[in-house]
Amino acid sequence: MKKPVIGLTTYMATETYGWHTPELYIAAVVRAGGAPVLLPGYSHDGIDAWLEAVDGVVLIGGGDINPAHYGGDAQHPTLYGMSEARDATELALCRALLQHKVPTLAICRGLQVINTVLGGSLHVHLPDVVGEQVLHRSPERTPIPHGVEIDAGSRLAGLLGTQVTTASFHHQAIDRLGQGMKAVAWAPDGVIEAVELADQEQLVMVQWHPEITATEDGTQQGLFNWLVQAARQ
Ligand SMILES: [Mn+2]
Repeated sequence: MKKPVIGLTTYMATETYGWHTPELYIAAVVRAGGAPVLLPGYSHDGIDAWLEAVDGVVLIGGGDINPAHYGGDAQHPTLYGMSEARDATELALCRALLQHKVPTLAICRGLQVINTVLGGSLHVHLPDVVGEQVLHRSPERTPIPHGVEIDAGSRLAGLLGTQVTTASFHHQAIDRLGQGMKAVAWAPDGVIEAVELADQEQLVMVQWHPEITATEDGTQQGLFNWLVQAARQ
């Protein structure tokens, strides 16, 4: 049986090394039985052709979306890693994924791009809003664990249960929910950690980083397994 082709978004490492995807995401897709291909954030000209070529998509994390796309403070001093090309590519890609209902796992920035496409907004820097009782990234800007409580009535709870430990690595999160978005998981400080759309059952969106712990944590690997299974159908 042919392996499902899973497209993964990318970010610019350096001009020399170009568009890449960290190995943790790729390894999790391979363990799940998918065949990974990378989708450069260079241009949104070929989205239709991409959708013909892939059976599913992982929207990976990375730098911040330019807050101009959701009416936020585009001068905030903590903004980092912004890319006009990547924003344009991923905003167009996400519109197409929603329209064609392509099986998709949206991680961290991926969730944020979909929320932006649907007219939602982000907290530009979480500590400004919720303080630092719960850390969502370490002071050294590395991942840090925190618990997440998942709504028992959600599709996500069907995949993960209602309590999970997550690898958190973000300084932004959803403020205003996009059209039709429902919050289904929260950190102990109330930050939204996952959302769902009622009419998009093939779409899972989490604010944390399942790829970081998926090697040891079968629950988090389960999200990638779910994606490849959905992509098979
Ligand atoms: Mn978090």
